[in-house]
Amino acid sequence: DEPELRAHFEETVAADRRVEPRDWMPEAYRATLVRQIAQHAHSEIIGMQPEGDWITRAPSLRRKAILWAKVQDEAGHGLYLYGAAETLGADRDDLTRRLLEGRQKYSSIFNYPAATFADVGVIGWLVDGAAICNQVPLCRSSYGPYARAMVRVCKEESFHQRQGYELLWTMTRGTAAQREMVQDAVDRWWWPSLMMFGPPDAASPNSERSMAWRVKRHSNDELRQRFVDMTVPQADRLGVTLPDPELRWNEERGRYDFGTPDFAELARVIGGDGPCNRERIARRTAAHEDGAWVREAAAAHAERRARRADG
Ligand code: FAQ
Repeated sequence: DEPELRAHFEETVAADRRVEPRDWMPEAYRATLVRQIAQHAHSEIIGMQPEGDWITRAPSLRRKAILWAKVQDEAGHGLYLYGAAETLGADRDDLTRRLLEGRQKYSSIFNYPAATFADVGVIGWLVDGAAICNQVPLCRSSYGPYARAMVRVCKEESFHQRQGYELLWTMTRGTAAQREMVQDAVDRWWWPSLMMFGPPDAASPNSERSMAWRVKRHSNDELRQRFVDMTVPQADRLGVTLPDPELRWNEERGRYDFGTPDFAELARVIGGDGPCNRERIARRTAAHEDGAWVREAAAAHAERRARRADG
């Protein structure tokens, strides 16, 4: 009966054991996981667009091969994540429909344009760097299929981050024009990267419950701080300036102090009014429509095989 099942669920979470698809779980826990995992999956798929634009324009075969591999990994991450959402009873067609109709979100960061090839490096360094900071703790998330998907995703994200850093390392040791391109890209992506961690803790309606259920392991502000602490020394090594006049080492805290991101901008971008929101959704919609024949053919094939197996 329910009180017993609920007690078992609470105990599993408190003991840091994993909740599995066959286990009883409160409906609100299921709903919050579907929400977060679906948003995460949508982010990976929409996230293919800014860098995908550069595959045909990469400056060498080596850079093209690296970028192609990275963007394909993102498609793979989307698929594992949709798979994890399906273990909760979600239907993938339904999740896609919700995304296209603007009823489910994807990360704000992918609504900014990748203007030059230096942006490819900065996306790898900062955006994948932020994703790693956020996702490594999710490997210990209380829901088993999500936590396990994160292990592989994080390994691939570290390759993505390294390729970005290496690209920037090469460019900053190139010409003055290349160094300027890198600095310009850093100036444009720094604040949006900090916004990836979400609203400040005091304005984060989901955090408290998600942390109590150990779906999230740290607060938005804690992860944002970790990202800054990790990134500043890397920026120094690269020789780029982070565009924050308030950024300085705080001896007492043993952490960096930094300025406040423009959270009104974050709210605008989440609300659909960022620089590329319309373009991203239009392209995702077109890709979905163009792929209809593949889904129909796969369904017809599966049905024919099932019929043959019956007979
Ligand atoms: N953008 O109460 P909270 C990647 C929404 S990395 C859009 O704090 P929560 C890799 C939030 O959903 C990017 N929406 O929410 C890659 C909520 O709305 P709702 C994906 C945002 O869930 C790299 C409302 O605001 N990573 O894809 C954002 O506790 C390069 C209130 O916020 C993940 O999804 C935002 N930045 O914390 C791919 C990681 N921030 O749902 C390609 C997993 C907040 O109530 C290229 N997700 N919102 O309608 C998480 O860790 C959490 O969901 C947070 C938000 C931290 C994002």
